Amino acid sequence: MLLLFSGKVYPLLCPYFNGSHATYSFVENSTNCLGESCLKKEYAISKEDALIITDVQNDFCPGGALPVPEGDQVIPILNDYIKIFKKANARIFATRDWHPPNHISFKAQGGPWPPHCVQQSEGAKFHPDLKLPSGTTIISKATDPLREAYSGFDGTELAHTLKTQGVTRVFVGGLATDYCVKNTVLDARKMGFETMLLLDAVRGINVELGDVRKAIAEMIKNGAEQATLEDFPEPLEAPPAEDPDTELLEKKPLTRVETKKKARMRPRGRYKRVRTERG
Ligand code: VGL
Ligand code: ZN
Repeated sequence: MLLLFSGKVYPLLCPYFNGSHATYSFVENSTNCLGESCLKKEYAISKEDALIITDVQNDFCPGGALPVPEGDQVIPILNDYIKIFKKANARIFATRDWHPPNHISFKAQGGPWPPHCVQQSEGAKFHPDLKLPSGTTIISKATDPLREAYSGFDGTELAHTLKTQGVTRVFVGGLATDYCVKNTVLDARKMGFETMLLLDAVRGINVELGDVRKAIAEMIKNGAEQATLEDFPEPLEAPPAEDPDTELLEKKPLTRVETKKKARMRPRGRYKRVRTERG
């Protein structure tokens, strides 16, 4: 009998890359690749991590007062990150632009922007599809009529709250890459947080073509790292118990590390199929 395991992930804690919370896995694919491209980075989320969701508000989404192109496309991705952080009991923060009606950034006050995210308005609400769990800490910013504040750290309790909660690493996504995300990431770096830019969960305005590219380059230059959902553990590819393939897989005893890892990971998304063939 011939068993073919396709796309199966064998996670292992790699002693050579154990400087931070990141663990690495060898991803074995159907061509039995053992080369460098198969070394997959995985972030194990703990209570020392926090997710910072930046300004996912109606006004920054299509149809809003200051729409970020494709701004709503970050929402399902952020909902996946929320699940990951919630499962790990890690803190979740949501910043919001929260302007008084006479804010200095508005055109009527000589600023660059149309009125947006005015306190208490519909446009200032978080997008209804964003599934912020109970326990999310809301950070309101840019509330002083005389000061612009793009960063979630600017004039807020964010740094203090993170530090008192023992957070050392932050993962930042949301809107807009070239304004509030950029300034939040740069401040996080200045304040000594290990900082991950969630590349698949950000979109930018690009007032000038290239603004987003430059913003990302500046964040990286200042020590931010990029991550996407692919860099987080997938569930171990054991199919559901009622699937006959399970029996075949379970016969091979799991190593101690595999058992631990499996216990930590709950399924998200669909199970990867494990193909079996008889020969
Ligand atoms: C933002 C422009 C004006 C942002 C806020 O959230 O990125 N951009 N106000
Ligand atoms: Zn604003």
